[in-house]
Amino acid sequence: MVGKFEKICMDIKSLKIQGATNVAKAGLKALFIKNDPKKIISLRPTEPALQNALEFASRNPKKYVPIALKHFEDAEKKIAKIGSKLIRNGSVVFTHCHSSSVVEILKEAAKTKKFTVWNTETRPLFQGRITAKELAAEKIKVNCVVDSAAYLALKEADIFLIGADAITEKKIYNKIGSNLMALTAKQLRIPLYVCSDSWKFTSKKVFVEERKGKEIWENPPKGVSVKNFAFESIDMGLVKLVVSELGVLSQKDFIRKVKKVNF
Ligand code: RUB
Repeated sequence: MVGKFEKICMDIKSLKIQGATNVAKAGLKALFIKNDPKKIISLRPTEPALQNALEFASRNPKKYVPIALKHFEDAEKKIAKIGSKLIRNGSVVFTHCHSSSVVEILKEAAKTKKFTVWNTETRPLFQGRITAKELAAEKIKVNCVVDSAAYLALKEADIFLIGADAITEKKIYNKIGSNLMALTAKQLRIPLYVCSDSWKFTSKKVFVEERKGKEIWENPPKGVSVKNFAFESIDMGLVKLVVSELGVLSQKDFIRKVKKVNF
């Protein structure tokens, strides 16, 4: 029988649990069962929220895991409240992949406003469908498109919200396709807001996860090598503002504040 710790590890590795915040929360629960931060962190290498949370809590999991979980819970609520102010009645929002931070913002905004969302299905594992499903469940109008239709969908939008896996001094890291879409949004003059818990900040080098080619093409013909880049970085210059529990801030102010508060 698979133990509780192994089950959480398997669910993180297989992406049954996905999204930086959900992964960090699940990682903390695993740490509470077994204090093996190295193993848990290795499951998703592009995740500073997981690394920061586990570094913080592994000193004494029984004491610090509940504190870290409470941080994520409180931050999520704050981000939803602050971020929802960016959405106007009649807004058309574009988003990519599945970010719990973005979904919570949209759910909060939907309490008082009517707007439409365009989202990508997000190949190869279709996390965008999770976004579409969650929004539809809240009766938010959502149009789901293939990733390569991002230009056309962005042309409909007046605001682009995206989550983050990692934030460094100069870059944001998020699901593959994010930079392509950020560049397109820049060209179309659609403001891009990165919605993220501040614990995703890291001053360490971010290891960008590459996943198995089989997720894209199960049995490719001989001679075809399938590359599965899972994440990419976006230059801060393409980002209008960062929406975190610390406020809606310029990149500079975000970094200044996050260093003062957390690190
Ligand atoms: C998910 C992804 C999300 C961020 C932020 O990738 O790129 O945009 O993790 O999510 P994957 P959140 O599905 O490979 O984990 O806002 O929930 O932290």
